[in-house]
Amino acid sequence: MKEPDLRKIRRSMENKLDHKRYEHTLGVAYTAAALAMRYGEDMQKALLAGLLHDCAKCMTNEKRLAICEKYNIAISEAERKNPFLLHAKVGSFLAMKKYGVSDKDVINAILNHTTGRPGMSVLEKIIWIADYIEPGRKQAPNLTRIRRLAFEDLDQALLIALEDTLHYLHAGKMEIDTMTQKTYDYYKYGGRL
Ligand code: DGI
Ligand code: FE
Ligand code: FE
Repeated sequence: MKEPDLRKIRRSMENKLDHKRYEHTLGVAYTAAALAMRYGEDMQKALLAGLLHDCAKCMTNEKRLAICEKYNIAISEAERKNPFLLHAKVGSFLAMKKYGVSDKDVINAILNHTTGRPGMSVLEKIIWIADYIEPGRKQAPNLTRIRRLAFEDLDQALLIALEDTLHYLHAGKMEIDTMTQKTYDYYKYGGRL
């Protein structure tokens, strides 16, 4: 099936997202495109996934929960307590149903862009790390190093960024989704289950 027109998706995101989130979205899309060039991935898919990854970010938690209830989307314990986490699941659902995406890898990249998952595809890794390093990001530690590393060794960049994310969540005493922990464990022990 034909994938949606990127210009159209971009205009939809400009309407749906607040200005800061839209700027972030463009940052992720173009960073993902650059990483796709580096790692021989499909650039159009990287752009599409990057543009849509936060499409469910600018809605209320009530709305996200309502969409999950209505369409029987399972909610994990961590998501129940932190419904912002649901923007990834709901986003991948909307990517399919509302924005006409049919490519599984693109849908998975949106689905797993917050927690990651063990055994991510190259595109999923690209979106996860592009979200972390896009030019508008300022707060994470080791950003300079991780930005450089992302273009040298994708798995190594991913591992350090996952480790920093877990530190940040622990330090803030935040609920850790089991998937976030599983992803880190998987890549820490060499990417084998
Ligand atoms: O939506 P973005 O802000 O662009 O990025 P994102 O979807 O990767 O969300 C990033 C935030 O999600 C970041 O503050 C870390 C947080 N996060 C990642 N895994 C978990 C988590 N937060 C909680 N509470 N639990 C997790 O397992
Ligand atoms: Fe996100
Ligand atoms: Fe994002």
